[in-house]
Amino acid sequence: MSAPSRLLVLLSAALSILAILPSPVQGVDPRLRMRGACDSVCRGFRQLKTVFFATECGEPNREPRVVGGQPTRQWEYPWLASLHYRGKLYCGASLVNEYYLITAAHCIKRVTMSRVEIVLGSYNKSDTSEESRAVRKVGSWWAHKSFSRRSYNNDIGVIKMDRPVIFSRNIRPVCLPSEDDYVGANGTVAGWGRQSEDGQASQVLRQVNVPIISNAECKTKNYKPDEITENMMCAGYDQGKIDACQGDSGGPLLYRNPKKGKIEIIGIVSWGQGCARAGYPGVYTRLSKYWNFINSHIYKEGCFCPAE
Ligand code: 4AZ
Repeated sequence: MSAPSRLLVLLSAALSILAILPSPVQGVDPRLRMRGACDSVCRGFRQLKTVFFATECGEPNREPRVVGGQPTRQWEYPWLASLHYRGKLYCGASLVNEYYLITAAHCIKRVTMSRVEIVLGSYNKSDTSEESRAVRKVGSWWAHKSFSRRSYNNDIGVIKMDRPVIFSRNIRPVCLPSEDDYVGANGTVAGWGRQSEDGQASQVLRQVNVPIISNAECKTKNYKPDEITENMMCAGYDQGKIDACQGDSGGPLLYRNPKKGKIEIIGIVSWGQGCARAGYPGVYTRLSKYWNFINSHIYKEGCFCPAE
């Protein structure tokens, strides 16, 4: 066989292997149990990684900006998805592999699943002609069983799309957390939510940077101490001014891990007293508390391969 045709045979063999394997997500914490079936997927994936680009998690399309309250670069965070009910954007979500998204339980609970559309690869929510867009319906979803509508404790849910997405420049997964505590670090929240407490929702994806504070400190703010549970995490400035707001719920609190050079989802926009008020930081679901939940729901399909 000539060298070029041998190459062709090799390439088509590689493609057919890829077609039958679920595509894995790289770079997540090894605490995520690896099922037997995923061993071979991850091995195959490592071999094929040189051929196919952009399947690693947490790679932005551009370094985040440092100042708060700005539109993101277009498609800067390719894992950002939005949930639409009867055509209206009502929550955010984050892509973690080709089938699954993480969002807030309160974005799922008491919502009619069949009426929801998931939009991926979008920047301007009104521009339905965006070429990078992919729209999916919900295949199934699960809100955390212990989610409390009263306290917003355990405000996490996962969504399985009706069909997987194909990763591309503008649609790629985020990494899961690699640490338990991020106190003192800066997080980034991104969403299409309101630009002030009584203001208008944004047309384009926006982001703000907020400092992550300890739960002990958060309990000294204007919240009642027992309102802030260990499953929550607070972020914001003393003077307020910069925060997530209505419509950002379900979207991610992101952290750029300098050791890995990858972006992780460490929180989910959950609640707060108003938006950007002094003494009322934004409250996020603490993702590192939910390894079991993520394992039991997301691990059924798709693989999380450990970083090399
Ligand atoms: C909301 O209603 C909401 N300031 C989300 C986040 C915050 C407040 C409200 C945090 O979806």
